[in-house]
Amino acid sequence: MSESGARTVVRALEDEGVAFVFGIPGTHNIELYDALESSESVTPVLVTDEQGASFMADGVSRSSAGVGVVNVVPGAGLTHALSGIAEAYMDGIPLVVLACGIRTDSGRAFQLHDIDQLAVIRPVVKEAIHVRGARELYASVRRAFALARAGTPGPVVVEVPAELYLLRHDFGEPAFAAPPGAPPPDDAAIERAAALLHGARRPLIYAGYGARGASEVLRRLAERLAAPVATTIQGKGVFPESHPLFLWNGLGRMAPPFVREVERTCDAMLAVGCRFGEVGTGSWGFSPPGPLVHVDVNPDVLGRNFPAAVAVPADAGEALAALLRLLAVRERDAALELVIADGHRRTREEQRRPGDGARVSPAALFDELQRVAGRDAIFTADSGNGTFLAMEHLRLEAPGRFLAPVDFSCMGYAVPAAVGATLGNPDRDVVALAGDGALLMTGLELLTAAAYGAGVVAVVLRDEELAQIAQFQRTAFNRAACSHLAAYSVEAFAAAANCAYAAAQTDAELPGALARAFATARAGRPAVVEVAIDYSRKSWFTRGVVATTFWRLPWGERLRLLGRAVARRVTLA
Ligand SMILES: Cc1ncc(C[n+]2csc(CCOP(=O)(O)OP(=O)(O)O)c2C)c(N)n1
Ligand SMILES: [Mg+2]
Repeated sequence: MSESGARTVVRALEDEGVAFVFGIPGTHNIELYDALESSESVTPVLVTDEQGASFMADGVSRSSAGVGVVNVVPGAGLTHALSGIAEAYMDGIPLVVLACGIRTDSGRAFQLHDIDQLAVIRPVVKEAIHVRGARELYASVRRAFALARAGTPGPVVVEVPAELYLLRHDFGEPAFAAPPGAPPPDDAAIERAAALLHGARRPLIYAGYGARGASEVLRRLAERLAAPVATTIQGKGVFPESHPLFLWNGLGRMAPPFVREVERTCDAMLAVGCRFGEVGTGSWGFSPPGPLVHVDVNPDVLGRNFPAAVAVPADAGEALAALLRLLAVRERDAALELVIADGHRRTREEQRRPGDGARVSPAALFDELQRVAGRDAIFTADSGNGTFLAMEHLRLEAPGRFLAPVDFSCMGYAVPAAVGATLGNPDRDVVALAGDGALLMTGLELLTAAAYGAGVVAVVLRDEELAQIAQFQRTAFNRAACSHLAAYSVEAFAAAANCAYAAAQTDAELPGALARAFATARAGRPAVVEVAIDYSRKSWFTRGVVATTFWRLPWGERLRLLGRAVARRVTLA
């Protein structure tokens, strides 16, 4: 049987159950796009910029069991897509990048788009596969999916020289053998971990995104140990946030005081599916409150930032299930649950302290969003102040509902990720929380949403500046350099992208604006809601990072910075 390489690649995508591929065609891969057009199950989505393609593919991966696929031309397409690929790499999100290569059969130099693109992309992918001949095509694409999912997930690139798409070849039977999965956890390590946790007065559980497939066993283990649970930012939702043992998406200085009170009563930590990265820890604003049991599928992260008394290289679900079998039931700790409940109540009261009322308060925005959007809604966040406020205000019951660019922290994520999440979950509400700076980067993908009937609600957090940075600048320098945005009209932007538009200047205007936006979006037309957000009260996260960074400085530097801040307050007042 003979067929074009393009058809072979489409067959591999179909066999993987891929529903969408995101990208922009070029001369090198028009054969592939044409073959995709004939597929009954795979839809090629045309984006406005390949950066949007990689964020959309990421949104598909994070919000569903699937693996998002990027499909780009050599060189220029790949470099545009790099930001989203790097974000997926640092956040552990599976992607398959179909990177077309230049022709290898022309014998010519200086071809169109010709750079050493695999050298450019190698640092941000788990593996770069160059397909040497048509006979390797099918298995290479299938292997890319398997590698993207294995261990800590991440992006895998497959470079397909253009002539392989074009030319026909003898196909034969598709051969593909899946690589073996992770080995089961080591019994001895699990026994040592169980003994350590058993001997602790009160263990603290810290769960990351690596535990997203283990929510149920995590909940049972926390109840078994009567242990309070914090998650990382990316792990938001892996532990149900209405649970009486839920603390916060963070610990230490980045968390409210009650969380630190609870931490002080703990004498061991079970960390699972996390690696203590800078953003998730608020710039390392805490340390484990005693010996650390560290479980992660990637042995390289164990003990990297904090020494592990017991390191368990294993899948989170399997390790937690093994621990559960060994650990005795502890009595429910009513006193602890009271401290936690009271702490959340006081924190909510503080969040709801009225501002001057001239702008929309974050508490009103997130309460109303959760009320209108329903329990299984998906929120995408961006790199910016709004992400941390969203994290601190939203209460989510399951993983895969808070999609945020954390470790690479790339602005421009929220809108395209929401487009991907909406296409992958057409029956769920999807809300993009985009800063007005981030919107300028990738907001045009709302046009893609409109074209494909993806009913995203894009909430634009409008403050006319790059607030997350401006807040740090004002604290340190009493002035903000280069962080005020040029004036632009969000309404005109929405109109240009064929989206509905609503605005809220105050809390009172919110319910009406959101109701209109959700009604439009549920009918398949994206809607932009411009919210004049009140950022006057800093998030716990921002306050925590400022304090942590300051206190880590040597004494002399602290004095110098304080002196400058005071002098600036006098001279610039
Ligand atoms: C691609 C990229 N450029 C710059 C930054 C640095 N940065 C982090 S947050 C931020 C401000 C974001 O501004 P905006 O989107 O308006 O959100 P706000 O903080 O105002 O809510 C900037 C510039 C980044 N994270 N990513
Ligand atoms: Mg802003």
